[in-house]
Amino acid sequence: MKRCIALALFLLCLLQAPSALAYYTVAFTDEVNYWPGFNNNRWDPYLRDWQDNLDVIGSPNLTGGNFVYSGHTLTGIELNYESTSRELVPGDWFFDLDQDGSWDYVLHHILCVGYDGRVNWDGGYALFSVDLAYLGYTDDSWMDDYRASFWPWGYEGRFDHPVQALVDREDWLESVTFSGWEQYLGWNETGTSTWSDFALDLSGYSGTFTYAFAMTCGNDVLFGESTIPAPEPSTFILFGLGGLGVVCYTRRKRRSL
Ligand SMILES: [Ca+2]
Ligand SMILES: [Ca+2]
Ligand SMILES: [Ca+2]
Repeated sequence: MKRCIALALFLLCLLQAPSALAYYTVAFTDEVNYWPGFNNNRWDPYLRDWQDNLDVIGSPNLTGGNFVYSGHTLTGIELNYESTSRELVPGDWFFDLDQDGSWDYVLHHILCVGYDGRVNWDGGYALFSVDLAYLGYTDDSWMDDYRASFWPWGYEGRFDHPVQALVDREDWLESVTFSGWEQYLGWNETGTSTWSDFALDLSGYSGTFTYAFAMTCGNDVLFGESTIPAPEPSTFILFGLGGLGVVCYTRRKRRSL
């Protein structure tokens, strides 16, 4: 009887195990106007409001999206937005996995993005390891580590906001697939861009991690916390019970010999 129970539990474990590596998503939203510490106290003469009061200065409006997981590994990001054009360029994704106030990884736009807005869209993104504090303006050295917001001639964005990390070439980890960013999206039109085919293993972390993203014009930025997925309890409890059952049965069998 005990042998049957142990075997049944073990089979249940095997059936449950693949679900732990299943593809699933965790949603995020846009809750901030600027990163903590980067309020610029600037009056916007066109919108007749302080930039710090505005989620967007123009377009696009980032609205949220999903972190895409395979098991415990972050493998992709889906970003949703309204109205944009290819003159407006996405910047970097930042991740602070242990939430110690320093970014640990960035998905860095390795394009040559000129100050005139000319972009080589074939360059793509890559994952880099970094160790960058996000201190805000209180530390004048922030521009040693970050590229500040910029935009094509004739436009205006959010002033003095970090939008990219100044990465070191030797910290390159892997290339990342990027797709999306339509040539043009009018008002009230929506789009989705995706970053995929990278692997950020979160198995050594728990609780939440901090993420941030910015357009290179700083027009709209993201900053928030997201839950780190826990291993499915049923899988591991069953695995433990199944393993225990097999061990007990083996010991009992040995003693009876
Ligand atoms: Ca927004
Ligand atoms: Ca960190
Ligand atoms: Ca925002």
